[in-house]
Amino acid sequence: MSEKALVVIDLQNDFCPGGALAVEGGHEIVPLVNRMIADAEHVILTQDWHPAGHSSFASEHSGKSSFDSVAMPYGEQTLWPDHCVQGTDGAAFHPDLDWTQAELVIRKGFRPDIDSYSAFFENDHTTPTGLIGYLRERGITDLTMVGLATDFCVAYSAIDAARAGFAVTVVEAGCRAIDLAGSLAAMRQKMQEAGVVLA
Ligand code: VGL
Ligand code: ZN
Repeated sequence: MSEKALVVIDLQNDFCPGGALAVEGGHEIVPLVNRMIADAEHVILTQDWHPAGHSSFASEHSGKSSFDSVAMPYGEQTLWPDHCVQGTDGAAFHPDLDWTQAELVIRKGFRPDIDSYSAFFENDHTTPTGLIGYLRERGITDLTMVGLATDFCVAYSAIDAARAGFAVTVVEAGCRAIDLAGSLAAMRQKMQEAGVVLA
């Protein structure tokens, strides 16, 4: 028996035009995502949710700019503009997103010293968010993913889910990318290598 869930990644104001880490065309996916939500059996949302002064913010690293990268104890980390600070408007879901049907909102990136692109593991690839356990306990086996950004949080989530044994499809029309230095092509390839279906 397969049980399906739609996972909507980080469809938040700060990732849409006008936001602190705007993804080009980020808002354009909202109507499609809303139709997919209406048709879904189970809906799960993720929300990037950083404390002020988070270690992934370039503003915390003197001499560094946004989109530079630094060595963290857990590996290379891209630095970002301050974004999705807990409780701010930027961290809220896009106002047109139909989120009422969601059964779970999973927040990530709340530990000050580590970033979390994936909905499943923080960027050390070891610290779990608890989502694998939640899905398994509920008997959910198949995941469809959409959201922002294709080449960061969507891709990391899709790859971790596939490695954990879920059947994963990413609907690219329901995603938009940041595309830093070829990151979109690189992450599309990594998703395919992990067995993620790109639709
Ligand atoms: C994301 C960079 C930093 C994302 C989140 O949702 O793709 N990207 N935080
Ligand atoms: Zn973030």
